[in-house]
Amino acid sequence: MSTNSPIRVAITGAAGQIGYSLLFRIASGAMFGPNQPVILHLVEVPQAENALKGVAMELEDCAFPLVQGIVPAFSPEEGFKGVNWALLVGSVPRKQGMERKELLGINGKIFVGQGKALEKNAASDIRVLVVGNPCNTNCWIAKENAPGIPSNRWFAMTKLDENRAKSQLAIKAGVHVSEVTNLAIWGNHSATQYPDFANAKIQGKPVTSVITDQAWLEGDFIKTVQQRGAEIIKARGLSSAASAANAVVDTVRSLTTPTASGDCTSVAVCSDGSYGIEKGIMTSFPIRTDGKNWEIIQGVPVSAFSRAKIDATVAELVEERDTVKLALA
Ligand code: NAX
Repeated sequence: MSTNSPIRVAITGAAGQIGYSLLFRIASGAMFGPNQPVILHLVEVPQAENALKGVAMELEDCAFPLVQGIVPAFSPEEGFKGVNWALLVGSVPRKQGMERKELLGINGKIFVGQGKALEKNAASDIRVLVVGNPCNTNCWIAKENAPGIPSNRWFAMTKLDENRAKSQLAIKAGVHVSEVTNLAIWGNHSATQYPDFANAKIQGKPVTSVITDQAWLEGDFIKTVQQRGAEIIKARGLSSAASAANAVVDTVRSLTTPTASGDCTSVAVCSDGSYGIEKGIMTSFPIRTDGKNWEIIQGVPVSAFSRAKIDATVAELVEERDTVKLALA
């Protein structure tokens, strides 16, 4: 058994689809490495008690050497006690006939409570990754309700979008996906996001010199990435889960291990005003880290085309924030 002290990881929505793929990856060491024990805090709503019991039984049945405890919890206060990482996956999905504003209001209340509970109960080194949609705005709400937690500890997930974009470029260019680098997602995890092909590279060369079909890059490529979630629902009858869980693992790894030299990773962070994006908005940027501290990469060229795309997705985020402010007032 490893002698490292265990990391406590809370996963909300632990009995949901993404939870079912995610927990076993964390437990196997994919997120924090093969020598890092974990204690899993499985946070759910009381109605999911039975389902959660089943998931906890399956975790036990895996006999994972790295799992040093399983803590089922039915309130955020209980669930976030002493946690070092909180993966906020659970949220209420949009139902037929529900307006976006209504959804923002319902989830808004959940994330108000979770923000407060994190501030009161989590470990002093807490880091938070929000996955439950609308993830950027949910993250903003939780952050606003936990002023004692520094703003650089809050993240919302756009890694799935980055991975999707890299795969589309690799398929088009006929290369392996690992040969696509420097692909940043800007803005919101929504249909307005901007996968920045203009600064991405294939085998170290600008994408635009390898894929010369500019109309495809500016048109079908962006649309495919933006609409990928909807396409998966059409094909599978369910929203993406395993690929989302994989992206959660990738996100935490990309924040806890150094970024490859010259490369970047995508995650939504609290804007510091970089690239003229309003301060405080949870926006996806090109990010790099030494594994401890992260920074928004400065000086990335932004063409007029990119500027318009970034402005549109940031405008949506500002609108979501303003809607939520009204809904929660
Ligand atoms: P499921 O509906 O399968 O699971 C959600 C789970 O959350 C349920 O078990 C529910 O009981 C639980 N839950 C609801 N409110 C809760 C609360 N207040 N506290 C604790 N648990 C709570 O959804 P799933 O497919 O797992 O998706 C989860 C979320 O991820 C959704 O909001 C979804 O839209 C979002 N996604 C985000 C992605 C991203 O890239 N950021 C991609 C995948 C996914 O669509």
